[in-house]
Amino acid sequence: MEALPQYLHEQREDVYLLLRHYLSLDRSLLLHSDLWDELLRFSEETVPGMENTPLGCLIAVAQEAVLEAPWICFSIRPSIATWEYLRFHVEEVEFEPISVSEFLKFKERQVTRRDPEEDWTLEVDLGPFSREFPKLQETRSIGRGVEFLNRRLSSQLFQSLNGGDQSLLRFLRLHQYRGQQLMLNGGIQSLDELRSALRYAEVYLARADQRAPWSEVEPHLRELGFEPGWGREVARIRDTLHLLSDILEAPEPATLERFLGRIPMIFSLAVISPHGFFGQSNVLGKPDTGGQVVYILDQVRALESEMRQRIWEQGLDIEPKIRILTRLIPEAEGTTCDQHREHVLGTKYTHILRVPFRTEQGEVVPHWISRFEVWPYLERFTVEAEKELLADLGGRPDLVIGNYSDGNLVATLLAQRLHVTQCNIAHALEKAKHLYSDLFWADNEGEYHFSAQFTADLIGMNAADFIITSTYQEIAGDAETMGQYESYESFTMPGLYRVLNGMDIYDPKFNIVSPGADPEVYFPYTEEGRRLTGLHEEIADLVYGGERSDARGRFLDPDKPVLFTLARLDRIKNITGLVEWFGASPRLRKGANLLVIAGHVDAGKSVNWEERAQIERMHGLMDTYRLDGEVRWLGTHLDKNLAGELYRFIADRRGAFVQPALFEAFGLTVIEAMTSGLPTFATSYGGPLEIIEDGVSGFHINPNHGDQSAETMADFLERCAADPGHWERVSRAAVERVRARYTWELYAERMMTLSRIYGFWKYVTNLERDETRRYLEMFYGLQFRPLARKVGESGGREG
Ligand code: UDP
Ligand code: LCN
Repeated sequence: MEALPQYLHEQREDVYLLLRHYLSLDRSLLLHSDLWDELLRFSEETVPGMENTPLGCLIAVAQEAVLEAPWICFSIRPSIATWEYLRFHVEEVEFEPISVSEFLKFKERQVTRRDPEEDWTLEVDLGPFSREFPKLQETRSIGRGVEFLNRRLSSQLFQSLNGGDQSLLRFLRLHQYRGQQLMLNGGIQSLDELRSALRYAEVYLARADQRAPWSEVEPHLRELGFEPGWGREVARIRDTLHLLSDILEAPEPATLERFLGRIPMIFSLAVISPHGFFGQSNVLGKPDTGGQVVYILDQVRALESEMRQRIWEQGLDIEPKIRILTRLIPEAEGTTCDQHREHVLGTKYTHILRVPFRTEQGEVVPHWISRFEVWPYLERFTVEAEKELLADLGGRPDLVIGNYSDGNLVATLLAQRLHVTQCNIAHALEKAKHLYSDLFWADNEGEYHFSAQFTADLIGMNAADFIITSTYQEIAGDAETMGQYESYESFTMPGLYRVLNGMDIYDPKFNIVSPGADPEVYFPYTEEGRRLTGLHEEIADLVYGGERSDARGRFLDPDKPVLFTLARLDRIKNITGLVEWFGASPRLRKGANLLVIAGHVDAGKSVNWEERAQIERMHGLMDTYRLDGEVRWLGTHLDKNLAGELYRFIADRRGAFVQPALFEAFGLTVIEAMTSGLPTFATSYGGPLEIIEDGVSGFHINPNHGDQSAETMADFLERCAADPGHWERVSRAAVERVRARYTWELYAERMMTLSRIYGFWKYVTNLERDETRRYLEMFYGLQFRPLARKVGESGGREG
C-alpha cells in the first residue's frame, strides 16, 4: 500500500488502462475472483507483469469492487479481519481512502439508483459500546476468548483482591441448589476471614483420612464457613481449597480456570432449537432438518455425562437437567414432533420439550414451517416456552444455549427475561451462504426473508455472553475468504439499514469448540467386532439392488468402487453439481459408480419448493448424461445405524465420500465419513477446509470448478487402483484427524468449563453490557418486530 502513490505517479498509463479495463466490463460489482482473473487477462494482453506491481498486490487482497464511472471503490482485506476502503478516480488516476460508510453508500447507489445522501438510513454501529472493553489483538488468538479473558482479567482480579474487593467472596456465596447453600455460608464475611478459614481447613484436612467422604468432615468445615461442593473426598476437597488459596495469593489464569471448572454452578440447561422437525428418528433429511439436530442430540448426551461426572466429583447428589426446547408440530408426518415431551435416548435426565407456534389469534400452527418463515412466531413461543421451562425445571436454567438464528434470538429473549448466561451456536450463518444476500435482500424477501434473519443474527450475536463455533474459519475465514461472523462486521441492506460495526470478531466472546460424531454409531470400518453385519444384506440391496419406488438408477458394473454422497437436497449442498461433474467426466465414470442419498425421487413427496427444484434438476441430469447405469439415487432417509454401517460398507469396498457443497458451514457428514475411514473429498468453502488437511487426511475440492474436482477424484481412484496402499494411508489419516480434534468428550469438557468462566467474569467484572443490551432492545422493537410481522403477512412461500 505504501508504494502505491509513487507507483501511480510513475505508471499512470498502466493504471489507467487497467482501471478502464474494469469499467469496460460494464458491471457495477466485481468479486475478488473477477478482479483477479481480469487482472491476469490484462497482464497477458496489455501490460505484462501487472500482477506483480503495487496495484496488482492491492487487487490480490481486494474482496470486491464497486464501479460507477469515473469511480471504482475497493474493499481491501490485507489480512484476516482487517479492512480498508479505497476510492479511485479512473480519469484522474488518483485514489483516496474512504470510510466504510462511504463505501457502503456507494454500493447502495448501484442497487437503488438513488443518492443515499438524499434518503435517511439507519446506521447500526455497535463499536462505541465496547470501546472500554478488553479485545484480542492477534488474529491467531481469535476464537480463544476464554484464554484471553483469564489472562487479562486475572491481573485485574489480583489488584481488586488486594484492594479488598469482595466480589469473589460474594460469588462463592452465591451458589445454591433448591435452598441448599453450596461452597460458602454467611459465616465468612470478609476476605481475611476466608483466608483464615482456608488455613484452618487445610490444616484440619491434612490430618484426616484422605479417602473419607465429605459427610465425615462436614461438621467441622461447616463451622469454619464451608458448605458442600468442594469435593466428594477429603483429597479432592483439599485440592480445591488449595486452588482457592492460590488464587487469593495471586490469581494465575490456569489455576483460576481449574478452580472455576470445579464450582457447582451448572445443574440445568435449556437448549433452544425451534425450527424444523426436531425428533430422534425419521426426521433427518427432511427440509431444514439435518446436522443441527444430530449435533444437539449428541451434544446433550455428552453434556449430561460431563455434568454428572462433575457433580459427582463435587460431592453433590443432584440430578442435572437438560431440556431441548423446540416447536410442537401437530402434523408430524410420522415423527414424534407432535408429542409435548420426549425422553432423549442415551441420557438419564434429558428431555425434549415441545411448544407449538401460535398465530396472532392464538391458534396452533399445525404444519411444518420453513426456517425462513418462523420469525413471526418466536416471541410468543419464547413466552410460552419460558413458562413450561420454569415449571418443568422447578426454576431457572443455569445456562441457555441457542442454536441457529431463530434459536439464538429466542435464547436472547429468554436470557434477558431470566437473567442467565447465554451461549450461541450458529451452525450456519445464512448470510455467508448466498452471494449478495444483504445487498439484494429485497429481491429475495419472498423466499428467504433475510431482512428479519440478519437482524435477528445481529441481535443474537451481540447479546450472547459467549459464542461457540465449530471452526476458526467460521469466525474469521482465512487469508482469502472472510469468515461467517466477520461478514456481519459491515454490510448494507439498501433501504433498510447500513451496518458499520455489527460484530467484532476480536471480541473475547468467541471460542472454537468443535463437535464430533457419535462414537457409538460412527467408527472405523476396521473395528470388525463392532460392525453391524446383520445390516449388510439390506445395505447391499440398497446400494446394488434393482428397482425400488424410492430409487432411480442401478449400477451395471458393481465391481467399480463407489463414490458416495449423503445430504439434504438443498441447492447449497450442490448434489446436482456433483452429478453433473460425474456425468461430464468420462474418466470419473470409468473409475467409479456414484451413490447419492438425498431428497425424494418423486417430487410430489417433497414439501419444499427448493427441494422440488433440485429433484427436477436431478432427473434432468440423469436423462441428459444417461446416468441410469452408473448413478444410483436413493430418495430415502436412513436411520443413523444404517447410515453408520453404510459408510463402513463403502469403505470395505475402497470407495470414497464426496461433499460437494457450494458452501458448508461445518459439515458433520465429513466427520462421519472420515471417522469411518472413508477418504473424503469435500468443499473448500467453509468448515471442511479446516477439517481436512488437503492430500493427507482427505482432499479439498472447489465446487466452482467441477471439472477440476472430477479430475482430483479420478486421479485418486486411478492411483488407488495402481497402489492400494494409497487408499489405506488416506483412510488412516482421516480416522486419526477426527480422533485428535473432533470428539464429543473434548467438546463437553470445554463447554462446561467455558460456561463457568463466562458466568464468573460476568459476575465479578462489568462484562454485563447493559448499554449494548438496551440498544439491542430498541433494535429488536423498532426493527426486528415490524420485519417479523411482515413475514407473517406475506404468508410465506413454503410448500
Ligand atoms: N443425514 C441423514 N440422512 C439424510 C441426510 C442427512 O442421516 O438423508 C444426516 C447426516 O448423517 C448428518 C446430518 O444429517 O449427520 C447432516 O449434517 P451436516 O452437518 O452434514 O449438514 P446439514 O444438513 O446440517 O446442513
Ligand atoms: C448446519 C450446517 O449447515 C452444517 O454445516 C453443520 O455441520 C451443522 O449445522 C451442525 O453444526
